[in-house]
Amino acid sequence: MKSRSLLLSTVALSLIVSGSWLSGTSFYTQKADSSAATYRTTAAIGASAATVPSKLSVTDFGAVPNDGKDDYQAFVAAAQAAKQQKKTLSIPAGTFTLSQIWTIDGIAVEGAGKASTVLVSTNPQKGSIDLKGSNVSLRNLKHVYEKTVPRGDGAHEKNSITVRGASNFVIDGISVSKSSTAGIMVAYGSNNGVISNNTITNTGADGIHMTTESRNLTVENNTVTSAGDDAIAVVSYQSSSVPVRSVTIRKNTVSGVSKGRGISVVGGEQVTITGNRVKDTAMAGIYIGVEGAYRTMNVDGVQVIQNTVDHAGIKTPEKHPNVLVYAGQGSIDNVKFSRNIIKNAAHRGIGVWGEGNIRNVIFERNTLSNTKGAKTTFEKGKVQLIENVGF
Ligand SMILES: [Ca+2]
Repeated sequence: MKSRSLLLSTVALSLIVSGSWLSGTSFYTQKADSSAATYRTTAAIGASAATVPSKLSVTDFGAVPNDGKDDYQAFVAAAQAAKQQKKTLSIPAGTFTLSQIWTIDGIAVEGAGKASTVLVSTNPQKGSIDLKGSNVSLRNLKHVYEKTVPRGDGAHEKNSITVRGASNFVIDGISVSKSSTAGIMVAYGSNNGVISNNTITNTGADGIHMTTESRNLTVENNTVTSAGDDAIAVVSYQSSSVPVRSVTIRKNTVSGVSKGRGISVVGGEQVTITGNRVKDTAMAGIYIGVEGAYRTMNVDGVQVIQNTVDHAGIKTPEKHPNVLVYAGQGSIDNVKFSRNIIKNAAHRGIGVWGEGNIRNVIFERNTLSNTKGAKTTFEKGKVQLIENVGF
């Protein structure tokens, strides 16, 4: 815990010393309203990209597509030059090879499309693309691992993409195929970020994972299939000083038998989950929890609106319901489910239970169609039921 805090402080200090936080024009515009901050962020990045006179290409620095030879050094040199010259870095169509973790710091990187620009990481232990700094973006390419190793210690170095304390960041139009740990990991106080229009499949751990004090994030229009654990997760550990907060998860599609939960909040505040479609997950399709074994923080303020949860909780012997609110310890408060369609549960419909404290949970105008097991199991908390159908 101490070493993590120290590391974070060191990173923060070095960013301030290097001036990259000070130079971020939209850094100071963030407000408590997460959605407003996010939109401003996107607009700011779009505006700065439009005023950049020209672009650099990785091929200007010696990268050669489709030759099977390592392009790592060329990519490093290209990213440094793009930052110095304040230009967008483009990666043309073709397959490029990366033998190490490639870090992009405060620059915009764009491929020619997620079907045509492919970055192949050859080191299964060190293949992450890391995002740092302010106004950093990664768009329109595919990242794959040549081979993966077991999830094991869950090291970030073997994620597909890792956001390390970045602010005003965008990850858009990326295809992630195979990673030993997470697909996209957002950590170390990353803030004001948008993760949109990505396709993520066959990860070793979560598809998209947001943790360690990250805030003001929007995750939208992504497709996550066959995740090795949760498809999309907000997770706050007690070792953090504050929970992950102000996150909007909307219009994503989760399918293809993810091994964990579909969309989860395991410690977190002010999370909105809306307009998502979740299908065929091993554990609950939507899961709001506080977990003792993982020492996670409390949950306060989650809105779950107009999602469809279809045939979740497949795995036995757990037999999760389609939707589960679970406090293993700590407390869960101010959770509202409204206008969701919850159907075809593998084993049971909706559950609210656990040994911890569960306070206010509201179900309003949801539709439950369930033929297997209990429709609802409300064992804890002040559960308010308003105009639901099929409960
Ligand atoms: Ca090459």
